[in-house]
Amino acid sequence: MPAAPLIILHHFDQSPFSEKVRIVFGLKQVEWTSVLISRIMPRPDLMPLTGGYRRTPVMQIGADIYCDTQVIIRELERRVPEPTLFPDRSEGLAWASAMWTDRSFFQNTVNLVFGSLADKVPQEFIADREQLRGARFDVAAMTSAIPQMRDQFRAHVHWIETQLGSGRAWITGDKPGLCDVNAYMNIWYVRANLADALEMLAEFGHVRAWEARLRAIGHSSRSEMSPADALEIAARAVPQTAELTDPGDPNGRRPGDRVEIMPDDYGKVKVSGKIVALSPQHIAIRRHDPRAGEVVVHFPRAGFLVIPALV
Ligand SMILES: N[C@@H](CCC(=O)N[C@@H](CS)C(=O)NCC(=O)O)C(=O)O
Repeated sequence: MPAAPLIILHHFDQSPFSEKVRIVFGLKQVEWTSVLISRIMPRPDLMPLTGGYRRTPVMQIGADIYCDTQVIIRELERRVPEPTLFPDRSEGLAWASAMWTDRSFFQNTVNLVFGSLADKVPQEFIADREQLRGARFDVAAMTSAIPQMRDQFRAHVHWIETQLGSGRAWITGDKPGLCDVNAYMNIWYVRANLADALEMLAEFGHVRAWEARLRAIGHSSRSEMSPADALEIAARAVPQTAELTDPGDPNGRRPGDRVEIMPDDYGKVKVSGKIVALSPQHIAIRRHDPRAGEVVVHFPRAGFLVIPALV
C-alpha cells in the first residue's frame, strides 16, 4: 500500500495564523511535517509552489498547495473529519468567525504588538511588511495608538468572556472547535509578545482558563524538513485535485478558464493559472513552474479576488 502523503506546513514559529493550523493538528492528532520559512521575503523555495502568494502559512500535500488558513483548515477537516471542528452544528458561524478574528481583531492585535515592541522591530521587517501591506508600517503611529488599541482589544476579549460566561468550556459548548481556534490566535499572539499580557487578561477569568485548555491541546507530532526537500516532493508528485464545476458560479466561471487570484486585503500578489475546481468556498488553479513542475494551488473565495486573465 502506498504511504499516506505527508502533510507539510510552510510556516514560522512566531506566526499567529500558523498557530491556528498547528492547534488544528493538535485537535485532530494529525502527524505533520514542518518546513520553517523565513519571517520575511525572499522565500525562494516556496514561491515556485505558490506562484507568488506570499502570506504565511501555506500547506502542501504532494503537488497540491493550499494558500490561506481558510482552505488549509477546510482540507484538514475533509481529510480527517474526526473529531470535527464544528461541534454543536457550528459550521457556518465558525467559518464566518474568521472574518472577525483574522481581520478586525487581528489588525487590532498586530498594532498593539508592534506598537509595544516599537524600536525593537528590525528595519528589514518593517520594510518587508510595508511591501506586504502596500502602505507604511508606521511603528511610531502604532505606539501612539496603544491606548485606543487596548480599548479595542479589551472589547474583543470581552466578547469571548461573555460567550464563556455561562460556564461552558468552549465557545460553542462542551467541545472545542474552529470558533475557539480562530479567536485563540489573537490571545496567543499577545501572550507570546507582550510582557503586560497578564495584566491585560487579568479581568477575564473564563478567557484565561479557556486559553490554558487550548494551549494544552498542543500541536500533535511534528517533524522537520527543508524547503528544498519540500519543493522536490512537489516536483515528483502529481496534483490530486479532481475537476469540479460550480453550476451556481455567479460569473459563469468554469474549469479551464484562465484567471488571476489575489487576496483582497494585503499581500496582493496575483497568482495565475487555469481553473481546475470551483465551489462557493474554494477555487483551485493549475499552473506550471520550471522548478515545481505542475501544481494545483487552492484559495478560498471569501477575502479573495478572482479576475479573468487577459491571455
Ligand atoms: N488570511 C491569511 C492571513 C495570513 C497572514 O496574514 N499571515 C501573516 C503571518 S502570521 C503574514 O502572511 N505575514 C507576512 C508574511 O509572512 O509574509 C490566512 O488566514 O492565512
